[in-house]
Amino acid sequence: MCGIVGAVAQRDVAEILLEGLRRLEYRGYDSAGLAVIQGKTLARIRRVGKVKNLTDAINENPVIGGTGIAHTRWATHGEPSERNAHPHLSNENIAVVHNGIIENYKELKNELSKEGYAFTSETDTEVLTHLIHKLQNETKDLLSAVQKATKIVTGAYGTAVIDSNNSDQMIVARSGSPLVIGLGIGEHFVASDQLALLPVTSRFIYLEEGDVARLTRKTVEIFDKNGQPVDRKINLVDAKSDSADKGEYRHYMMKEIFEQPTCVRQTLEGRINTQGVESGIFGNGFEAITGQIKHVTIVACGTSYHAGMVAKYWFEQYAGVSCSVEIASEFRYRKFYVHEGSLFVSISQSGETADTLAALRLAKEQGYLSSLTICNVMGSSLVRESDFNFMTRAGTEIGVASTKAFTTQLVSLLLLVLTLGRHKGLTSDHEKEMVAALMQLPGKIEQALMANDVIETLAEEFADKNHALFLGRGDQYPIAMEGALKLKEISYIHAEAYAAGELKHGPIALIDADMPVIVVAPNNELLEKLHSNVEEVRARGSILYVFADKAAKFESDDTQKVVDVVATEAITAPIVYTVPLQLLSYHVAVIKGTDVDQPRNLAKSVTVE
Ligand code: HGA
Repeated sequence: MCGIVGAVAQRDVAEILLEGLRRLEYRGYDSAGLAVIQGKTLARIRRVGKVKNLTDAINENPVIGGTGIAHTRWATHGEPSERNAHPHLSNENIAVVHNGIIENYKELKNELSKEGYAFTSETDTEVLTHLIHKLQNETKDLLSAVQKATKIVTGAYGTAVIDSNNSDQMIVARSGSPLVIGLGIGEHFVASDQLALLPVTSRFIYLEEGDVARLTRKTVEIFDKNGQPVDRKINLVDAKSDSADKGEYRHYMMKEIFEQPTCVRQTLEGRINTQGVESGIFGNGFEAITGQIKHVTIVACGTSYHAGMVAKYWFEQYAGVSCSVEIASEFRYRKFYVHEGSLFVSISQSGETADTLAALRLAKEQGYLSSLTICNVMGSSLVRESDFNFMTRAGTEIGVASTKAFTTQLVSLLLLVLTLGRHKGLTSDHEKEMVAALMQLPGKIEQALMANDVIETLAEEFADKNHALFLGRGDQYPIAMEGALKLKEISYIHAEAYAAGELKHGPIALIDADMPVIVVAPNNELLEKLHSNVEEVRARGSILYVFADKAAKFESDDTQKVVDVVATEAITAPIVYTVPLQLLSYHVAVIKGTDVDQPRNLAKSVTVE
């Protein structure tokens, strides 16, 4: 969503800030801005649209100075426009960038207006800006002003504040929205994601909830939520995680689809052997509680939710453990029942998904046996706040539409299924078969990717369609849902997924020649049932696109196009069948000319509720 970058340095920082924003571009945003202390005044430039527009404006009017903050905005309060873009200013000397939502902004705005503050935007952020200005007048110290402001505002914030009357410092604060400090030599930085700062440092401090910090060129002082000075760990980040480069590919999404064999290998590395799953992979002490786990509650959003839905089938079928899966924004606002011996599992690519994080915090108060997160970003909030964590190791995912994060989440969940299954009667022979299938998985994905050219041609038939239906059965039903979500996200074609058996209970009424139907049809025990569902659709004049392995015996003709998918073990089939559906969405989007990596209205890491 929004991105923050800030710097206090000896050198001019505008280029560092712009590069940081470019690196955060993939998250999706609507406007961008930057403020640098130039001499004794603030030079602020803001533009609607891409970082490129801001860069062009700064090239025309260069800003000079070593202390500055920058922002990409994904509007929550007020339309995307120049006057609503950050940084916001108060009294021409305080500049603020902010991620999150100030929930009590209306009351604060009324009070500040009465005190004479004039508002030039509709944002909640401008309220925070004036509040900090007012408190600085009272306390005569920017750090104390920000600390006091954090006690007054409710909601979520990651924020960076500078004052042109004191160009030597920057104050930053986080609560509910991530912020990381980058340590340099004689210069310090801040960002909402370390990716923004990898060109300038590899040493990072992840701020904790409620932390406020003062950064100068030489010092970093951090204070916890009670205002006490604290030391936070310095983390060294491998430069390899710097993958903000498309390489030979036209889009990050395509690069990431093709990275999946490597990513899955990385996810499995050191975690399985020929006999089964290695012990200890979910963290010290996890195996001591696995015997007590009687139920798994999975909470996630979007694509991660679909991964959880696949896992539900797996937990109950292979591990003999009951499992419930819920969308985080629903779970957190209802009265839920905590099953005895229930493990709370959260899934999130970024580890910062606001609703999932809130659900974890709630769960921790409600008597769950323990919490585990499956996540792709080390040091993220979910990782830090869960009892156990399991890293998917997909590498930085830049494309807004999740691909490699999803397949590696599925692999991670399978390892969890096998680990729990051992205590519930999964035989060692069965476990051996499963890990053998997992070992073959990267190769199977490579084979699935070979259908790329065929799918590219097929995609042309979708370009003029307004709707599509995806069908699957069993653990392929959530894969159909994920396929439909991908198509919606990047090609803007309305797509829905149904469990194939559900078709005649309503959606079949939609079917006609303009409604393509996509079917995921591996050769499994549900195949005969699926064949019948396919015939029902054919009889109503739809064009079918069937993704199936040869043994499933679907044949292409005028009304049915069959795409061969490599034959695979039942356990890994949902992962393999994901790949052609990703390719289909990608090619349809390219043909339609949409912004594949940054589709409209979407953001990568959903850090607002
Ligand atoms: N509420 C602020 C910031 C929004 C945000 O964090 N989006 O991800 C605004 O609307 O400007």
